[in-house]
Amino acid sequence: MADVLPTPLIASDDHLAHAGLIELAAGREIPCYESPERATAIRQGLLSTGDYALQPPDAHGPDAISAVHEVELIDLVEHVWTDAVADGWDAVRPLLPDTFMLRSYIGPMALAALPAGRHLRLGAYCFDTATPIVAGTANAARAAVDIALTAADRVLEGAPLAYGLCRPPGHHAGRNLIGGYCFFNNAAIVAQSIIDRGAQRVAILDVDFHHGNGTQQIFWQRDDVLYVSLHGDPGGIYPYFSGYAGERGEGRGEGANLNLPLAAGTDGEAYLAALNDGLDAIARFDPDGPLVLSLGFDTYHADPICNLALRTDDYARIGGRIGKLGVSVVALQEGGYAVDALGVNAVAFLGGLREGLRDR
Ligand code: Q9C
Ligand code: ZN
Repeated sequence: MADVLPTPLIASDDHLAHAGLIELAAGREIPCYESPERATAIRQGLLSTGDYALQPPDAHGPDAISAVHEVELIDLVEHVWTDAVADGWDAVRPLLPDTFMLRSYIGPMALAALPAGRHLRLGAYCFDTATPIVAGTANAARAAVDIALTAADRVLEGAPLAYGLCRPPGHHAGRNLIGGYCFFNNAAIVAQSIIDRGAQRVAILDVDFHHGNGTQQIFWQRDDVLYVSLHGDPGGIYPYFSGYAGERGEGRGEGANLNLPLAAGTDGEAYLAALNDGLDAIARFDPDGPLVLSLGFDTYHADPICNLALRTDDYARIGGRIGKLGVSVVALQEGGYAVDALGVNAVAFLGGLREGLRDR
């Protein structure tokens, strides 16, 4: 292909009303890093190049979400805010759980009920204090799924690459679990949807700084979806409980999960070495559907909550290497909190991907 067509950039404004204001970190209220300004910065950066065609998402309805998440989780996300407000919740205060239904809470007990008010059940479905819920959350979470599915549509229609500017992100959300700023697992929903549209094998590559515990969990026992993740070593990094190299999947899924934990300070060269291992695994898996890319820029050296050391030009190389796999890519936004650098980093990464894919 001599010329590269504009890359579909699927985005909407529905995320703007999902603004958490605060999260709890080590017992302290801090401003929520996962802000609407993140998406604005990426969108402006990409559009300023002229290489992207901004398109709204198409509504896909609830089926693709319920193919991945439990109905009770979907019901919680949809109604937790209105239940809280009906119970007198101060509508400017973001909702966070104040109890957590841990495995060690339950022990051997067969518990009899959950409270009817979904805000009182929240801690049965949420694993952290970093996931504030506000009035606009459910709508934004649904829109993020539609954005992701629309990006997948464009690739299945023949585009080599489409980018979904998903906000909220998704990779920490499990079958029946929210957390880590995530409500619905956009990447998992897209992978499942590609399978449901006829692919036999789909690979998810997760380059967000954090381990995608939700994605790993959803496909843990599956051999039709390969999950490969590069992330900060969970021995010192959120979400702490998963992302270790020994986690390889189970049953039919054994070997279809690959974690590549990275030491603090990992730079572009070391990152690319680990990425090569991940890409080799994907090539061996031989996907017959597009690659689903969980794309975070929180690996950036100046990210305020992370500890890798990637630079803007590293993203171009990383994107280029992924493009050279020769598989079309549905790229979906996950994290990245250095707002001032998100635009240039997105341009570098997706620009590298566009070039890498050009001569595939
Ligand atoms: N002190 C995503 O990047 N806070 N989620 C960790 C550690 C939660 C990140 C605080 C980070 C969630 C999509
Ligand atoms: Zn992250």
